[in-house]
Amino acid sequence: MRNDVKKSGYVSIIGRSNVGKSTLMNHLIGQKIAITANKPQTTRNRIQTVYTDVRGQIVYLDTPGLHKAKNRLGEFMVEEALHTIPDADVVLWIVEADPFIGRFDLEIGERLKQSGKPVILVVNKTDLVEKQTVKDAVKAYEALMTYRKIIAVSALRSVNTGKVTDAIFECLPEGPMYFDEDTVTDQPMRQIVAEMVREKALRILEEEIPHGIAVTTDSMKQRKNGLWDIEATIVCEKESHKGIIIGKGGAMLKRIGAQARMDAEKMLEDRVNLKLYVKVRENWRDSDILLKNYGYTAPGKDA
Ligand SMILES: Nc1nc2c(ncn2[C@@H]2O[C@H](COP(=O)(O)OP(=O)(O)OP(=O)(O)O)[C@@H](O)[C@H]2O)c(=O)[nH]1
Ligand SMILES: [Mg+2]
Repeated sequence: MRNDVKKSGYVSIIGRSNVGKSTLMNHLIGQKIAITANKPQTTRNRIQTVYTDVRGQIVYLDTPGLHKAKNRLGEFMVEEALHTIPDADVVLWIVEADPFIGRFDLEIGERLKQSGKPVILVVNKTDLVEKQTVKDAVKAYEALMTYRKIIAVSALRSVNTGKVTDAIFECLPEGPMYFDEDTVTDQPMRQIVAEMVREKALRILEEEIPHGIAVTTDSMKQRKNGLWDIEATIVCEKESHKGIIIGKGGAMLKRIGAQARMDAEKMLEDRVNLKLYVKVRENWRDSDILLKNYGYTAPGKDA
């Protein structure tokens, strides 16, 4: 390829919950933008990031995992993911290295087949299984449809992830640079901070509590000496959840805050003073107005 000919395009990252979509995207762009956790339904919004090298530019869309929606938030998330497919130049379909193909993966396969988009199948978490299991998984998925490429990776250990980038560039058309080369994401800083807090809550809290949490950044100001003052609110669904989030003598909230502050300091490259508040909004996950307040607006509708 001549050096002045650049390729570019949109790559939608699709898959069921918890298969490692966000982990993979972070590795592909070399920076942690999307939050990750060992719990389903971690990602709630489409998250756009940009990767640029001499070959051109890849715009990634990390999406919420496809699952059976149990509330309006869940419906929004599934819509948010499926909505990215028509605009994608390439779809990265992420699955786990497991020869048993479940209901959601079968559905995703059907959708992708119908879309007619070029699909790269990424078989992830190969570090957890025997080589033979990876081979069996590849065989099982090969029987479903035709792919532009199948790549077995471990996103967590960065095994073969470079091959994913190569395969994407092979599929992309020649095209313009949509963003300048320093751009990594279009996520506003406030939203990234809110997500950092939500990630810690997801990782630290047990059972269903973290799924009923939303986080908003209420204010974010930098002092002359560089220190950032940030205030954020954790919204939960029940008074009893509020008690657990705050913890004995505020211990739990302190833990969430301390971990989120470290992430925020890394991103902002300065000291951070993070104040967290907790409030209850019953059934917010089924309220259109509150969903909108917390940044979950249906695709195509007003933001
Ligand atoms: N062992 C292993 N774990 C992985 C790998 N990739 C991701 N994980 C773990 O799998 C869990 C889910 O990862 P995420 O990246 O949050 O998954 P996701 O597909 O974005 O999940 P949702 O946003 O909920 O749809 C996390 O605990 C990751 O650390 C991998 O290659 N190997
Ligand atoms: Mg995710």
